[in-house]
Amino acid sequence: MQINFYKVRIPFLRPFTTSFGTEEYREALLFRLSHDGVEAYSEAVTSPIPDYGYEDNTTVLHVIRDLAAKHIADLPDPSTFMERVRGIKGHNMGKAALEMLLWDYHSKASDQPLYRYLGRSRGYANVGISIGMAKIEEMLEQIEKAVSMGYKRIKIKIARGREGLVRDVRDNFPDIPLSVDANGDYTPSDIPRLKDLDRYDLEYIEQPFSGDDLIYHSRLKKEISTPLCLDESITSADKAKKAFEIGAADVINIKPGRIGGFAESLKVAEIARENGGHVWVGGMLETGIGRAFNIAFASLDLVDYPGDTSPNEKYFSRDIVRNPFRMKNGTIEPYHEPGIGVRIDEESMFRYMVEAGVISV
Ligand code: OSB
Ligand code: MG
Repeated sequence: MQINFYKVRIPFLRPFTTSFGTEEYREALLFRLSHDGVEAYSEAVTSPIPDYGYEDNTTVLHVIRDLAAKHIADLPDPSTFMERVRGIKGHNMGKAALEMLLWDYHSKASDQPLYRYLGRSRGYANVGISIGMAKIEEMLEQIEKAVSMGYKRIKIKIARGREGLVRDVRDNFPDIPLSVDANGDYTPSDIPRLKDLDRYDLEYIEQPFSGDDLIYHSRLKKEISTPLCLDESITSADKAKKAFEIGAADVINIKPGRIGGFAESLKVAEIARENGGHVWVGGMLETGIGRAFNIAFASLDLVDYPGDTSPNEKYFSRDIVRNPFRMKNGTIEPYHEPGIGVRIDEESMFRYMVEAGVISV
């Protein structure tokens, strides 16, 4: 059997700026498995540099090609695969790309859409938007448009010292459900600054401290009234359990890539529910392939908050799929076709391709 990989580089409609930098394009590693008439796909959530986490497209390719790919030769179920790669420490994003390839394969082999194969789904995802830092006029314009499109929650990126953005957004939109995401830019000495955000009636503050941390988030949570959401810090069900145990989080942003796949992400969602927490599905600016996984997951009953799964048109003038998602009243339905349900736009994929290769397993 063989796995094909493709690296595509697709320009964004507008650059996306977080506290760790600006991205002008999505450089995605895509995987394809073909067996017995079934074609499965997946996408690693990494980018060319290790800025969000320590993994990047190069480490993912190493982990998959040199270590993990051989463990999917007999097409095991996703949990069995994860058990087999337990000896490879970390590298969740690399492992998840294969784990999710197996979810797509098995749901297609059993002729079911992924969202049904996964468990109880409400049949649609509630959708919010993540807006990068930019000139305030530009951000206000984007928010205006997002509100009129029916988005259910607006999240803006912030960074230490850029809290004025939150004030300006709130002044202009006093009633919208609003959150902020710092991508770990603050340190514990900034607690007074973060306490100041309490006045803006935010749904939550996402990842104020570094991805390594739980302890200081727990300290902060005792001092502010705004709920805390963790993204980078939650890399496993075990971490989620610890976060609730020490009172470090109210909400978790689930990105199946960061957590090591769908099986572990389902556990995270269950742990949040058992602890009275909330979850939503985030994004990593994925192409239509990764997006289809996220939207299938976001449609599950276990996911109770709107996430960052905008329709394809927010990011790209032309994606690599022929059936981009459409948002209606702030909701998106997962595809009803078997598996992730995307139809690849081959022409577009070849136009954006910068590298391709074969992994024999
Ligand atoms: O922290 O949620 C994040 C994008 C890249 C890296 C990290 C994050 C994000 C986003 C965008 O917020 C979510 C999306 O629209 O896909
Ligand atoms: Mg985040």
